[in-house]
Amino acid sequence: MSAKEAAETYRTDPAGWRLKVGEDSHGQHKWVYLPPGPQRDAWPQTVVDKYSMGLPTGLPELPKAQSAFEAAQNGLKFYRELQSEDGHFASEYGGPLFLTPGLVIAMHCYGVEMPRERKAELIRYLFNKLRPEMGWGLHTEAPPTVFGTVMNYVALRMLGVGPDDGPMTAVRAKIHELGGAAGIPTWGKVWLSVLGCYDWDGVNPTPPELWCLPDWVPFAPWRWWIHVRVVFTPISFLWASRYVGPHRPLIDELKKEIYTQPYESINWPAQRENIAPVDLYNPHHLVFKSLNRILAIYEKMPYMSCVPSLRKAGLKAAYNQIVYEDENTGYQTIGPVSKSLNMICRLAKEGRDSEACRLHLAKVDDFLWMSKDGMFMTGTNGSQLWDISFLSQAVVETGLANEAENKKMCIDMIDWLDKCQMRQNPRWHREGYRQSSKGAWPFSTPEQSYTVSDCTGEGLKATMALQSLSYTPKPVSLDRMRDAVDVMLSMQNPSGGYASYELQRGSERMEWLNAAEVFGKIMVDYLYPECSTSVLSALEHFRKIDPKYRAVEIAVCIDRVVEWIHRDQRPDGSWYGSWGVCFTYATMFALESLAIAGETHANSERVRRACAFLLSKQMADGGWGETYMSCVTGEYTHHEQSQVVMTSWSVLALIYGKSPDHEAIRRGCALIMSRQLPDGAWAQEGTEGIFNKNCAIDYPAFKHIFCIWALGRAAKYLGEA
Ligand code: LAN
Repeated sequence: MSAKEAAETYRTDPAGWRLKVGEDSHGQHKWVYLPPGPQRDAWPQTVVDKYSMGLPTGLPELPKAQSAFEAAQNGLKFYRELQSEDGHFASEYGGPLFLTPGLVIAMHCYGVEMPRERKAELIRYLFNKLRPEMGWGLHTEAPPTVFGTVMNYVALRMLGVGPDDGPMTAVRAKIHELGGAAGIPTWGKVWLSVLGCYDWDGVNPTPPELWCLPDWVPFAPWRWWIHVRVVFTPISFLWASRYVGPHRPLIDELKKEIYTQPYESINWPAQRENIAPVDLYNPHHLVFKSLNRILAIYEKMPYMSCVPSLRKAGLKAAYNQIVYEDENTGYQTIGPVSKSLNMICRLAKEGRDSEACRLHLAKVDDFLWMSKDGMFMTGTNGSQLWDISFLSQAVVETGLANEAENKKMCIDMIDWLDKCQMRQNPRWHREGYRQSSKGAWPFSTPEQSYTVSDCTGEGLKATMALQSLSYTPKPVSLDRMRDAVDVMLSMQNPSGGYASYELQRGSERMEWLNAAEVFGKIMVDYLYPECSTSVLSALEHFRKIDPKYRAVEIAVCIDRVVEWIHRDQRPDGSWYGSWGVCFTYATMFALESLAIAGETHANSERVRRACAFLLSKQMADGGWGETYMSCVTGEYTHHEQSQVVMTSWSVLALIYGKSPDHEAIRRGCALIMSRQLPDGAWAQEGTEGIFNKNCAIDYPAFKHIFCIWALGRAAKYLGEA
């Protein structure tokens, strides 16, 4: 039976699924399954439910657009139907393939059976995403690796799939062909150790004592990039506690299935540096290897009897950080990896009946999204703020916001943005080493609680745009905008550029300590043209409406960002993108910055170089298309087919740069229009996003939002509307 056929056998009744929005907190998403009966009948499926699951939406065919502007109008006619009753646009956020297995392992530790429909849909998704090579990679577009294949094989087995059901025999053969689970990357070693299918002796030392270092130590963990910090902390707790979840006969079966030699014969300490070549993106640095050797000796010393209090203090300090994180984020934590790990730590320390475990279980569904291919754990609890911010700006800039039929949508959007701004700092602000959040906007929901520099910038821009409309309420006061400005000014780094969640807190040389072989550039928060531009443009718009507030500081900040953007330009004219694919994405942002600085094609060699770069990548059909491999390799990599999202980014970028090549822009728009579906939507193409250089992540809302924006802007630029 093929994987797709096997997937079909797990399909649940699509008519049973509903997305609940904002039930416990602002912007929250939760899929529920209703069995046939009165409750189901009383709660009809929405367009969002149907669209997310790939069911016919029943939306009408629209008259074919005759111009770019009409195409933008049609695009919005479709997209506004995806607005939820609370005002935002719910969307799936998938791609990474190492998240669901962690949650399945956590639920196993808790001894909680997920409902039948959920399990079935999780299985369906994984079977649907199985690659023809019979394995899974780090994300849905990547070739199989040991990490992806072993973790998802284990997850499927734990969800109830038999060892020889459907494609499982072939997947097991793939695992063996890749050398078996012994060579799984470190994060996989940790997950399998928690499960009892690997030995903690096979994991490099991860001492929680690091949390006892004084803050001034240059490599103290509070200086690491937030995502590394929040993943390392629970790992260090579990590693030092040698935590292993409950035993089940299945675990003995897995031990036989995923290795190429008898489990008992494996030399575990020798596995610490054994990472399968297919998984190895970022090999351990010599410094890290040497450190591990020293730490291994330290571990072997009759240490526990010499300095037991140090380990105890480390465990306590790490656990405190775990509790701060849980309590700051309403038990979601910043993202899905720490979610599952923290859940297990709280269980290990406080027991199944504790309040902490109850609260953690209550926030599991926030991470599960039901898609057309089945259910999966999402990259964050959604991309709510990010999507609505771009849409708000797109509809205001293009004038679509002033069309009568879009006014209600805009009023609901400003209401959502208003409630999404974070009004105070997190509860454990200092203790948890958190950046301030009073006035900031998050990436997803305010409950998640994390300030992101560019989300604050785009959130503020969106708010200002919607509040500039004659008919909208103005709930976000100037004082609250000033709070956002304060946050952004406090996040500028000495070199002028902006990082993602915090100031850059340590040296980039900390990359030497990167233990995650599958990701690059993760140890500190780096500086990004995308984040820098979002802040710069927000400050620029803000000072137009409040010219007196911190005027000198804002002016200096803007100048320094522009200088940093200048320095970050590559000789070929482009900028490297770290959060979207890749050179196209970052070049669009950078050209926005330069446009604000008054630099255009007519007066700036930099802009001319950037436009020439983009034009040199335009494909024969008038579109642009880049793949995530650009981010992985640092070299522009053409997609085999042009992509509407990158075409939109290029069109927007060329217009920021005031490119005189109107024909190129026109051809880009024609390509976008040619791909528009009869109902005004665009179909999903390749993945648009990336993180940590090597893992792709989807932004499915982008195809609608950026196509609408590019067509609307181009129509004005070309004098068409
Ligand atoms: C995101 C998503 C949004 C993204 C932008 C706002 C687009 C960016 O400009 C700043 C960084 C940020 C907030 C970001 C950081 C890393 C995240 C959270 C993600 C790519 C989504 C998923 C990813 C997270 C690290 C995935 C979990 C995996 C681990 C390696 C811990």
